[in-house]
Amino acid sequence: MHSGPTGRLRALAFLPCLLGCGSAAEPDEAPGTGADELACGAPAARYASEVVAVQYGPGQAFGRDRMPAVVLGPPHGAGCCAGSLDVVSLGNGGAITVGFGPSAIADGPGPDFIVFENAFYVGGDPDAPFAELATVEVSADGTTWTAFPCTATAPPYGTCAGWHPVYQDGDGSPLEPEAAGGDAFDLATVGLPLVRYVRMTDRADLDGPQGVFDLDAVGIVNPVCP
Ligand SMILES: [Ca+2]
Ligand SMILES: [Ca+2]
Repeated sequence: MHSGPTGRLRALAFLPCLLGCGSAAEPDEAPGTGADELACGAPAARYASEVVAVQYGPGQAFGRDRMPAVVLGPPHGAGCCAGSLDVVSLGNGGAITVGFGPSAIADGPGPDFIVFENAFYVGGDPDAPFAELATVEVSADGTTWTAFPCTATAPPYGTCAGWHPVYQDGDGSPLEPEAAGGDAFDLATVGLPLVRYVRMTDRADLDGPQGVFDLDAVGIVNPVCP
């Protein structure tokens, strides 16, 4: 979340949905927690079902009272031009690791998983993303991690998370990257066939407005039941 002129801009972007059109003012949906719902291959198992670790940074604390439910299950995007409030702020330099229970992410055709932040296009302009960046890492065992590079300080931000709007609001199965929005990642980029965990670490070199990553959800495009 934000303060200053850019924060006010974002607050204005929320306004239409505070008047009743979006998910921001609705209560969180509890993610599926039953054994059947989280069985590998079930729709609910396509989203993060556990927070393995979290370490918050300073500066922003929005959504922490709704952890971990706020980051589990499907995203609650607010479309091209507004940021969802269904998120937790990591704080500057914060990190969060999520897992998927019995499901794993495979390197299938195209993107394999999606990280949903609450980025949006300022004034609807795709060249002006309201971006809040995190470095994404993946792991098969929770011990050895491989990072998608994230060093850009101006758009396009490449394989950073936190710069594409989220269009999907609620469950959608299978996840379709273009329709769902968010930041899509392909395991082929880092040469891994299968992972079980995704870690997002806020870019500590970016702070203040557009400087702190907010996590909504993480979804699997190409799931496997190993
Ligand atoms: Ca792939
Ligand atoms: Ca930051």
